[in-house]
Amino acid sequence: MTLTPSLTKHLKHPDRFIQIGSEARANTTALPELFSVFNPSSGELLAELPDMTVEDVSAAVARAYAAQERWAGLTARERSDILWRWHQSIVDNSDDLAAILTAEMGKPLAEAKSEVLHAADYLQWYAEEANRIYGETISAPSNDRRMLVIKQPIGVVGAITPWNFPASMVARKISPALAAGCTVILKPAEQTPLVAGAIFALAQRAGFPDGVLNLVYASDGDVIGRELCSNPDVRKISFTGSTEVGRLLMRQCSDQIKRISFELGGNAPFIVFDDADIDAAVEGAIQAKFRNAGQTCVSANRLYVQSSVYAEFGEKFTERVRKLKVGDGFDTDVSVGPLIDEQALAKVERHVEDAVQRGAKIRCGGRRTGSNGTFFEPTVITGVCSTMRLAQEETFGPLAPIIRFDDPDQVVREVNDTIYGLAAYFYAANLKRIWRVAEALEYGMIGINTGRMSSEAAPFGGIKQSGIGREGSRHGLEDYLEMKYLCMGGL
Ligand code: TXE
Repeated sequence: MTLTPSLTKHLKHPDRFIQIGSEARANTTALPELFSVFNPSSGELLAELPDMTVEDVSAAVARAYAAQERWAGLTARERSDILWRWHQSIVDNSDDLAAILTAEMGKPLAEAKSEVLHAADYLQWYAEEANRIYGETISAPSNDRRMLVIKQPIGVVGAITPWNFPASMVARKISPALAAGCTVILKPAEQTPLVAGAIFALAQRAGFPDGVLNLVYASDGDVIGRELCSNPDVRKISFTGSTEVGRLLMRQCSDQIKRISFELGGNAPFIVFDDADIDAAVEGAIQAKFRNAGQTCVSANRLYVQSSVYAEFGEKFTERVRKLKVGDGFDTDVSVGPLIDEQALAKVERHVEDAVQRGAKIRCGGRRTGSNGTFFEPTVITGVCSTMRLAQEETFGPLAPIIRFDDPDQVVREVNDTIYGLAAYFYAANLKRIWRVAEALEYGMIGINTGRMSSEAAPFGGIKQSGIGREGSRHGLEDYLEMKYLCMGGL
């Protein structure tokens, strides 16, 4: 596999990452087909990788299966030590990892660096949590028996990650699995396999036994997904991506009643009540909407603002959005990078078009921009109603629609009226209102007076069609453990 100069020119130690893509192929002399990875800001070719086949995937599963007993047989402390070393090497190489991430995904370098460090935080958290896997004893109904619960690793895990957080999603899935004693096959998104490959290259130096971590790449996720779901040696699928692919994987896992953890699409509301601190709400909305160019599953997809503060919020927010600079993530003053590809750009354009045709007004932005790359102007649209496409579907782009409301009870009913239930945000001051609204919102995560809430210490995940299971915190570890009940009689 070849990393091109358009990637290596950004790296301090390209030699450390040159082996990306050379692992994990089946024993075969046939030369692999290659697939290409491009920089979305410039269209430049960054690398070519082997396009793996079903045979490669099943060989990776066999390696993971063979390594399972040995890995689970290490002490928790031994597993923890290896995770710590991996954590440290990610921190030590965070500049290069961030540069790879910005090159293949486009996000501003500062955001990429903070994502890489967030990935390292997951490894640190689960290196610690590996030592805290507890069972229970139960008071038995008769004195001649003792009853216990022990926790054991689920087994081989297939992890499928998306392109929007290609470093932290990898760490968020893999670190709890490894801490629990599971072995892993990771399939990163075809648009952004390089930072995952670089993180794996660092894992090789941390001392993982052979076969514990396996990386597979393909231009078509379906090839790998089918094999992971149908191979009986894979006990669990952990997936982050679209709800549509989540549904497909759920069907494919149903034959073997395979364990699943899914983090899928969202349609996050961001509500500003009349008692909110408006300046703080504007800043929160900027973060919740424009981080990663709006390409986050917790992105504020629709902003609801109460009538009495609608004009003030609209003016201040639009003013702030106008100041955001779009461009190549390697330019230090850029705050909004490109969209991942043409398809993503076309979806944002469709949403703007639909809203304008139905009477909404563009306050700023509204068009693609730049001569190269897939850039879209940060956009504010007002006069929006809940039935427009941009309020019904996840836009996944830098588009902020503002909807006006009068009745605080009605707005909660309105924002709950969606198939999704991942994240919601609201700004308010009255304590009674804060409790009531937080309890009434049908979402897995609620940001109250903040536009940012991801943390390795907290359970990340959604309800309804936004997913199953949680990642992060002690709950994320439980998702990779099976519970076994032991009953000892004749005592
Ligand atoms: O997702 P896909 P896409 C949402 C967001 C976005 C939309 C489409 O709304 O606009 O989904 O994005 C792998 N079997 N989210 O097309 O296709 C694929 O290779 C197995 C929200 O990128 O779901 C990649 O690794 N795997 C989300 C991963 O699934 C398959 C993040 C995600 O790709 C597969 C991304 C198959 N048949 C998109 N088909 C979030 N929750 O953050 C694809 N994949």
